[in-house]
Amino acid sequence: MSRGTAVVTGASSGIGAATARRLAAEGYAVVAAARRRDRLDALAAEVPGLRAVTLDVTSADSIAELAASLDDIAVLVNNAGGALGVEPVERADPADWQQMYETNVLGVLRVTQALLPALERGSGGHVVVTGSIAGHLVYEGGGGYTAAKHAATALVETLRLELNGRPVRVTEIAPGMVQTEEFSLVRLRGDADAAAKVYAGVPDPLSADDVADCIAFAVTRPAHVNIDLLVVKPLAQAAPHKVHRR
Ligand code: 8X3
Repeated sequence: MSRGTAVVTGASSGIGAATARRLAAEGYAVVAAARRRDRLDALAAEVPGLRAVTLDVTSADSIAELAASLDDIAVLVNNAGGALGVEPVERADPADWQQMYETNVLGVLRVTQALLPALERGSGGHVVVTGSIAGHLVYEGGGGYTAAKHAATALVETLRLELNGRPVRVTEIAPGMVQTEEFSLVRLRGDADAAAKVYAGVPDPLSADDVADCIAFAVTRPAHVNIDLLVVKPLAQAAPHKVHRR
């Protein structure tokens, strides 16, 4: 059974790639979108029926090209984003904050605006945003990322209010510690040792598949059921800064 088309941004690795695989397994025709074409092609070779589309969520032209290639779609997973740096507010580089706002907030805004007509064309659509516990809490060294993710949460909450009465569901999935190939590596500017320390001794951080599972749950509920917010953390993490380590 085809459930319709699902577009996943940031699909070249981590939560995005896991979500693309999982939604394909759930019966969606998946459009996997990201900047890195080689990775998308590898994903397309592995997942039957998956369509790879090169997308830069900071470029209106790139997004317009994606929108023009779509008829009606059932699901949009705004997953592209990430963290950059762990400096305290006192020493943070505004350029890093700007980049995080561009991808985590304005990227969601641009892609959602462009694809809303396609989400409404069929029998109803679903906008999912990969948020974070950083959209609901703050912690030292997380200023730029928590500010961006709080803004993404505000966008999601506002969008749900504004779309009330129209057939589009709006969901935020807010994960805590997820061990992926790239999230901490990018945040720590390529320092592999520092990135490994983030997860050191933590019995079982979440995997990208765990988050994809939450996204699949939210989108496969009946059309009248809207999961507003799903916060998910590993058992070992009670709060961003309260993590049990062996
Ligand atoms: C990632 C979760 O705890 O690093 O979105 O902010 S955290």
